[in-house]
Amino acid sequence: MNNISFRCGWVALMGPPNAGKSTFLNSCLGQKVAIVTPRPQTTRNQITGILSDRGAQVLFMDTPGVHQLRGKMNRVLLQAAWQAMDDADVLLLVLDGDLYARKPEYLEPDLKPLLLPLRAEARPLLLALNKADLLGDKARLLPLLEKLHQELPRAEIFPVSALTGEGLPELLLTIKELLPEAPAQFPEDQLSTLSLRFMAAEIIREKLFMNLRRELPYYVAVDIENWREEAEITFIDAIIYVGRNSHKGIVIGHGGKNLKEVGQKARQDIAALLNSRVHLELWVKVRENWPEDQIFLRQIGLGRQM
Ligand SMILES: Nc1nc2c(ncn2[C@@H]2O[C@H](COP(=O)(O)OP(=O)(O)OP(=O)(O)O)[C@@H](O)[C@H]2O)c(=O)[nH]1
Ligand SMILES: [Mg+2]
Repeated sequence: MNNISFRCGWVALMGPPNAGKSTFLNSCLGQKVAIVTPRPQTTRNQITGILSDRGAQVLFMDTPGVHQLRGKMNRVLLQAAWQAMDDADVLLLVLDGDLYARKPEYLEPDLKPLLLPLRAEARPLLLALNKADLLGDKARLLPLLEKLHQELPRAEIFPVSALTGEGLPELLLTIKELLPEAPAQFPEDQLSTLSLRFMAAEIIREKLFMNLRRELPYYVAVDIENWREEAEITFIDAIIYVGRNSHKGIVIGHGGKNLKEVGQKARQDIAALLNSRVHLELWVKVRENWPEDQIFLRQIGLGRQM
C-alpha cells in the first residue's frame, strides 16, 4: 500500500458549552463515544475519537466547553480544552448556529474567551455552525455568517447538523485535506482511546444529568470502585460523589426511586457497551464541596485526556 499521501492528525473540537461538540464527535464516528445531555458542561475530559478511512485517520479531541465561570473544577476543565487546542493540527470551533440566529446578543459573551486565542492562530481554523436542522429558513444564518466572518476572517464556515448529519461530509472532506501527511497512529478498527471503565462511569453520569434538576448535575461525579468480570456477567460498583449532604437524598430520591432509575438505565447501556450481562451497584457518598477540592479532582481524573 502506498502510504505517502496518507494523512493523519489531531483535530480539537472547541466551543462554548452545549454547542454540540460531543454530538458532532459521535456523529462523525457513527457511534457514541462521548456522552451527550441537554445540559451545558457535560463533557469533563478530553475525549479522543478516531475516524479511519482509506486515505486518512482523523484524531478528534472533544473538549469541555469554554466559558468564563470561576472555581477549581472550571479551571481544570478549561485547562483540558486549551491543552487540546495546543496539541491540535486543525482547530474546529463548534457553535450553536440556531441559538445565535435567534439570540444574536449571546454570541459575543460566548465567543469572548475563545476569540483572542483563535485570532492569534496560524493553524487551520474551521467553524461548524451547528444545529442547522433547527433553523427552518437557512437565510436566518446570513447576519450571523457575516458577523462571524468579521470576528474570525480566517475561519472557513460550514453550516451543519450534528444531529441529522447534514453538512458533515463536506466538512470532513475539508478536515482530511488539512491534516498533515503522516501514517495512521492507531489501528484502523480502533474507535477511541477510552477505557470501558471510563465509558461506564460516563454513562452513569449521563443518566444522572438527565435525572437531576437545576444545578445538581454540576455537583455530581462518578468513580468506578470495583470491576470484576466473570464468564457471562460483569460486576461493577460505582460511587456517585455529591458535594453536600443535602444532595445525597435528592440523588437517591424518595424510597430510592431516582437512584434505581439511574441504575436501570445505566445498566442497560453498559450491558450493550460490554456485550455482557451487568450487575451494577451504585453508592452515593458525600465529599464536601468536591468541585473545589484539587486533590479529589486529580483523583477522579477530571480534565485528563481519555
Ligand atoms: N437539534 C439539534 N440538537 C443538537 C445538535 N447537536 C447537538 N444537539 C443537542 O445539543 C445538546 C448539547 O449537545 P452536546 O453534544 O452535549 O454539546 P457539547 O458541546 O458537547 O456540550 P458540553 O460538553 O456541555 O460542552 C444536546 O441536547 C444535543 O442533543 C444538532 O445538530 N441539532
Ligand atoms: Mg460535550
